[in-house]
Amino acid sequence: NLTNTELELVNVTASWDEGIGELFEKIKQENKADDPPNGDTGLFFTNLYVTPVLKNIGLYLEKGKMLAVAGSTGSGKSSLLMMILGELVPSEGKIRHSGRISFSPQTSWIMPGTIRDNILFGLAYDEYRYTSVIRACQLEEDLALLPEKDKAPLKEGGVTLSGGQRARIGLARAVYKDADLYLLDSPFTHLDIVTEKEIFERCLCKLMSSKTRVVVTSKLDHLKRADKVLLLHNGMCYFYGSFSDLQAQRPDFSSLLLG
Ligand code: DUT
Repeated sequence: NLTNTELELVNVTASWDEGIGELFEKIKQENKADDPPNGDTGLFFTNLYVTPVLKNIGLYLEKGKMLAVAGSTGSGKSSLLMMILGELVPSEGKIRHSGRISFSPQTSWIMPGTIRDNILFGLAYDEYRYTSVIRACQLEEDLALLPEKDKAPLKEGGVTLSGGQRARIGLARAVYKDADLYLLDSPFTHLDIVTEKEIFERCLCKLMSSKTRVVVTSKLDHLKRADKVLLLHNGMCYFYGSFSDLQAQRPDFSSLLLG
């Protein structure tokens, strides 16, 4: 029942090279039929079995709540978002969500056009919505410094932008879009601590307060404010629950966030 739940994952396991794994499995089965029973071919293919990038992950997120996904580098945080998006198909388990997703990738893609074009990304301009997003993403000052303001042209790849400007444009684009579920992959990369704090408060907590949000972040302050925390370690769920339960059940958890 998804009436109050926006996102649900039930015992989900996935591998990036699942396709290759299945192919090898098929070849192995075919070879077994023809080969002498000494099993050399079978062993060879067995060694190529892939390890899952996400193992047995379960979670649910109610409408309007924020889930923080934390874990060291390579623990599977981006892969989890890709899986919710449907880019990574689980080999086991179930994923349910009610539809419209807005996704901001770890590195946002800049298309040739103005800054405004890059935020609207094909959607209609709504002045109130646009201005709120620009403010919440701390882009107002950056735009004020440009003679052409948000009509400043950008080249493909965003070479004229700083890493932090690019990250904030990517976030603004994802937030401007109306969706049921927002997936934000490390939206604070390249931002200084003060800007990060401001954007977390103004955008993720205030402007998006009624939105269902999955945010990849390992910052302690963010985990504290999130409704739910998922801490991944080597693709496995090290912890899932509230921040206070995290402190109680996994007092050593911060060692996992340093990587
Ligand atoms: N991986 C792939 N293909 C992809 C993405 C990831 O094979 O398209 C692998 C690389 C890594 C594992 O999945 O071994 C987990 O990577 P992911 O990017 O999901 O980890 P992360 O927790 O998001 O790492 P980081 O914090 O460095 O972004």
